[in-house]
Amino acid sequence: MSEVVSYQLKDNIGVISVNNPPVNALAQAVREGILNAINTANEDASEAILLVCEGRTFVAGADITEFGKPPKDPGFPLVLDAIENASKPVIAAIHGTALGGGFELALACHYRCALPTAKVGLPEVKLGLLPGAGGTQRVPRLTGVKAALDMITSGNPISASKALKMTLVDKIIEGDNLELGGIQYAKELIGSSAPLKRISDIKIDPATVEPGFFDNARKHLARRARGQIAQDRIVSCIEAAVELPMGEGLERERELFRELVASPESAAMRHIFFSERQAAKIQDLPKGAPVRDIKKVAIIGGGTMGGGIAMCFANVGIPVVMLEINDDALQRGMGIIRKNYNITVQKGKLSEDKMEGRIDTIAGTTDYLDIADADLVIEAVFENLELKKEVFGKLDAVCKPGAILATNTSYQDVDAIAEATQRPQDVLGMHFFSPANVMRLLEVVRGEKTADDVLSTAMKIGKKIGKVCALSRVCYGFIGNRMLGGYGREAQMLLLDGCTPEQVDSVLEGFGMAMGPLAMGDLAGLDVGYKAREGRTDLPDDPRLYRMGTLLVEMGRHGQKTGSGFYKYDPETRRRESDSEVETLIKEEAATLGVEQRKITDDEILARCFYPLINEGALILEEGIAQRASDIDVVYVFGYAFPVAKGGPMHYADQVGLENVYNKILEFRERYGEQYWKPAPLLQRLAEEGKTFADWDKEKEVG
Ligand code: 3H9
Repeated sequence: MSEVVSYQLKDNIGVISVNNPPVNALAQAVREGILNAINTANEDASEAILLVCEGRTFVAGADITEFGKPPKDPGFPLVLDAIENASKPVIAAIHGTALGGGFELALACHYRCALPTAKVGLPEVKLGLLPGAGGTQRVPRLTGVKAALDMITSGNPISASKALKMTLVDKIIEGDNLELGGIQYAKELIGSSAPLKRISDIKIDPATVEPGFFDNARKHLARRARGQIAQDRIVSCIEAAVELPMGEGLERERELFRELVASPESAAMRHIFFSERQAAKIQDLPKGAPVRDIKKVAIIGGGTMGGGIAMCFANVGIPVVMLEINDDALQRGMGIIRKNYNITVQKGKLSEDKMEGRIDTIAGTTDYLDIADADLVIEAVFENLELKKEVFGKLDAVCKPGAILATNTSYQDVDAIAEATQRPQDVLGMHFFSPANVMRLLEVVRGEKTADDVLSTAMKIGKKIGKVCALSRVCYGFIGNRMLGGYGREAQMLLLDGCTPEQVDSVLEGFGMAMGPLAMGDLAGLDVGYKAREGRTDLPDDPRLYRMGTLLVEMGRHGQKTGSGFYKYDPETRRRESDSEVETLIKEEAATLGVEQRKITDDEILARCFYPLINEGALILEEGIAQRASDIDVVYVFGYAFPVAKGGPMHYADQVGLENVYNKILEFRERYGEQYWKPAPLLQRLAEEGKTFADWDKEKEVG
C-alpha cells in the first residue's frame, strides 16, 4: 500500500497494518495507505477488515509537525468517510494509546476491540486544540453529552475497561496477541451477521441535556482554564452534536478546529509539547547513552522537600530510605508523608491499600550506615553550603562505589559540594520544586566533573518518576531561580512607583500566571527572601531594592503564615484582601525615598516584570547554563506555573518580537538606570538581526 501501511488477506479477514514509528502518527503516507487499503478491501474476498498497528502503540494522533503547514491530500476526513462507508465491518484493534486523531480513526470504524492495557483519549485540548476529525461528534453520540464533555475538556486518557463501560470500546481482547484476537473477533462478528454500526447514525435526544448545561459548562471551564479558548470551542462542538445533523456538526467542528490551529495559544502549547521532549535530550550525549541501575534511593532530610521527594519514588515502587537527625524529626517527616497521601485518598485518587503500600516503601533511619547500599542519594537538608558539604563528606565515607550523590539545593554551588567528596564525578544537582510530589519540573544540574552516565541516569529516573527534566549548568539559582530575581524585584519596585499590590498581581494573573508575584511571596513567606538577601553581598546598594518586602517582614508581616504580608488574609477562608495599611505604607515610603508616584499602565507592569526574566534568560543561554531557549520555557511552564498557552517566557518574547523587547529595555534603562536594565548581548544581536530565540535554538541544534 505504502511504506508505512501494509494490507494482507488473512483467511477471510483483510488486515490493514500501520507501521510509522515512533507513535504511528497520521502523516500523509499513513492516511494515503489506509485509504488505498480500504478501497482494496472493499473489492476483494475479505468479509471484514481489521485495522492494527505495529510497534509500541496504536495511532497516537495526527502528526503534530504537519500543523500550520499546507495540507496534503488525502485529508483525514476523506479517510474516515471511506472507513465508515466501507461495505464490510471495519474493526479497530487497539494497543498502547489510541489518542486524538488515532482514537477518531478507531471511532470511524464499526467496532473497536482493545488489549486490557490499552488507553484511549482525546488529548487535543492539551495542545490548545479540539478533536478535529469527528471526536466531538461521535463521542457524545456513544457515551452521552456530559461524559463526552468531561473526557474531551480534560484531555485525559481512560483505560480500556473504562472505555468498555462507556461503550467507546466493544470488546477487550485477553492475552497479548492482538492481531490474532482481533481476527477472531472479526470472525465472530461475521458469524453473527453483526450490522455495520455507524456512530454517525445515532441521534442524541436533546431532552437528555439539562437546560442551561452548555452555558454552565462554559462558565466553569472559563474559570478552570484561564486564557485558553479551546475549552469554549469544544463546548460549541458538543452543542452542535446535539443540535445539528452529523454532516453539519462535522463541518462546525472542522471550522472551529481550523480557528484553533491558527491560534497563538495552540502554537504555544505545541511548542511546549515538543520542548518538553527536547529538554530531556542532552546535546553532547548520544541517545541511549549508558545509565546506572537505580533500585534503592536514599533521601537525606525528611522535611517538606525530602518527604515530597521520597513520595515521588515510592509512587513508582522504588524503595526509599529517609534519613533524619533524630527520631522526633523522622516521625515528623513520616507524619507529613502520611498526611499528604491522606489528602489524595480523601480526593478519591488513591485507595487506602495503595497508600499503605506506598508508605511501606519508605523506611526511616537516623543511621548513615543504613543508606550505604543506596544507588541514588538525594540530599534535601537546609540551604546552607557548609551543612551540605558536611553531609556530602559523610556520604562519601559510607556510600557504595558508583552510588549517585545528588543535592536538591536551589542556589548553592554544586561544584563546591562535589569537592567535599573524593568522587565529584558521581555528584550532581537534582533540583525538585515544592511540593515535590506535585510539581512536574526537575532541574538536573551538571557539575564541572559530573560523569555522563550520572547525567543520563538522572534524566532517565526523572522521567520514570513522572518529572519533566531540564538540564542546567551551575550558577546561582540555576535556570529558574536565577531568572526570577528581576521578576520579584520589579514587582516590588512597581509598588514604590505607584501601583497597589492588587494591581500588579491582577495584571500578571490576567496574563495567565496562577498567582501574581506579591501574592506568591506571601504564600512562600516573605521572611524566606529576606533571609536569603541577608547573606548576599552582590546586591546593589539601593534603598528601593526589595524595600516593601523588607519593611513588611520587620513589621512581623511574613505573609500567609502570619495572616498578613502584602495583603491581609481572612483567618477562616485564607482569602487575600487588599490592606489599606500597606497601601499607606507604600505611599509614605515612596515619599521618604523621593520616588514620584504615577499611574502605571498594565503593559508597563507586564514588561517590567517579564522583560528582566527574558533578559536573564538570554544571558543564561549565552553562558551555556541552559542548552536551549526552549528548555527555559519548559522550566518556567512546569516549575513556575508560567501559562502554557503563552509557551514560556522565551516563546512569549519571540511572539512579542525581540526587537520590541530590546527597545523597551533600552527605554527602561533610560528611565530607571543601567544597574537593573542592561540588555543581554544575545538579545541585542538577535533583535538587530530580526531573529527569534527559536531561530537561535535551531542554529545551535544544527551546528
Ligand atoms: C490530533 O490528533 C488532531 C486531530 O483531532 C484532528 C486532525 C485533523 N505527532 O512522548 P514520547 C513524537 S492532535 C508527531 O517521548 P512516550 C514525540 O515528539 C494529536 N510526533 O513517547 C517524540 O519524538 P522524539 C493528538 C509525535 O512513549 C516521539 O514521538 N495526540 C506525536 O513517552 C516519542 O514520543 C496527542 O496529543 C504526534 N502526534 O509517549 C498525543 N506524538 O523522539 C501526543 C508523539 O523525536 N503524544 N510524537 O522526541 C503523546 O502523548 C505521547 O507521545 C505518547 C507516547 C503517549 C503517544
